[in-house]
Amino acid sequence: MTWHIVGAGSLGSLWAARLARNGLPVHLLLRDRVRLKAYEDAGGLTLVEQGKAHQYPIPAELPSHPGPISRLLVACKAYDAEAAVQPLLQRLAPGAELILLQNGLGSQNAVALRLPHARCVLASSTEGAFREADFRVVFAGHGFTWLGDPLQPAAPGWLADLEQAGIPHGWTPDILSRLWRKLALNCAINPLTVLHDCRNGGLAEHPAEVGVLCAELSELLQRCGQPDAAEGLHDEVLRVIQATAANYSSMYQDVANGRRTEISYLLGHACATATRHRLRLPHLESLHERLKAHLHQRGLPVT
Ligand code: NAD
Ligand code: KPL
Repeated sequence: MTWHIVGAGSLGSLWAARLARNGLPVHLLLRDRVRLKAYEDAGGLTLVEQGKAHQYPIPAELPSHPGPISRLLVACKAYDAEAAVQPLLQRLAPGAELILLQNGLGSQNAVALRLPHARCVLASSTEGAFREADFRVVFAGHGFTWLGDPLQPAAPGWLADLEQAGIPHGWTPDILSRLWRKLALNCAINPLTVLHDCRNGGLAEHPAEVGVLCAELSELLQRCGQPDAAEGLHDEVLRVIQATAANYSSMYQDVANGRRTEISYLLGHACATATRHRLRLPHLESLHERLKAHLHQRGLPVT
């Protein structure tokens, strides 16, 4: 069965290249004729691994192309996911399955609401990749992708394709817990690196601020039915700060490069969930406001 992939950016290309080079059929779905022409001119997707570049001439098409889609990997940013899936709805075959590779929370539900008859598998990835140029992606950090379906615990047969492609992955009945845990880690680290203009390691100089955010995030996780995601959160945040001390967080890099952040699906989602549960989290709310003001000042979207 063909893997259709919408979002041929960093992670989408990383998946596409590994699936295609291991003999699995892949089709890229590009946004419009301009992108399709640019892709055809480039001659395919290039993946750079350990300094070596390989090009993969994976077929690409427009969303309006005829033909059913049975398996769709959605690898756009969280704020683009719903709009990217919209023009593909009429192509989805009965029983189609989607894999939603977005960080944070909120976008997955928005997509799933449009697709009451399709299966939506959620993913949480720690793999690292970045775009060096259009259709040229660097594999920057080995990691792991957790997959799961909160509505249906049985693992899908296509995990064998990921095995064949050498994509490190695991199936979990608790994908929401994994997504909440990563969201909490990202909320405790990423906005502070932006506001203090520092690498992750720089947060070691702000232990009280990190501590109070972890306490509020743990309270939120407990309140919204994710106690496992709260377990040992502060210790893990401190471990990640130390282990990634020399790195700039993904949000820091987005802001530094003038790119839109996924704030609404991280801090925004955390604060909205707290409000829904009538929970006051003053430090988290203040962090959200300070981050929005910072983005606004730089002409970046605050959602
Ligand atoms: P990216 O910006 O590199 O790629 C997204 C791609 O989607 C872009 O090529 C964009 O043109 C395309 N796109 C957007 N709207 C589209 C549309 N309507 N039709 C077709 N294509 C469309 O993003 P990324 O870094 O691969 O991130 C994807 C998700 O994975 C994000 O939620 C991110 O937080 C998460 N993530 C990324 C990494 C990483 O290392 N890059 C690691 C872990 C998680
Ligand atoms: O995932 C991250 C990011 O930068 O987005 C880490 C390294 C965990 C920091 O939150």
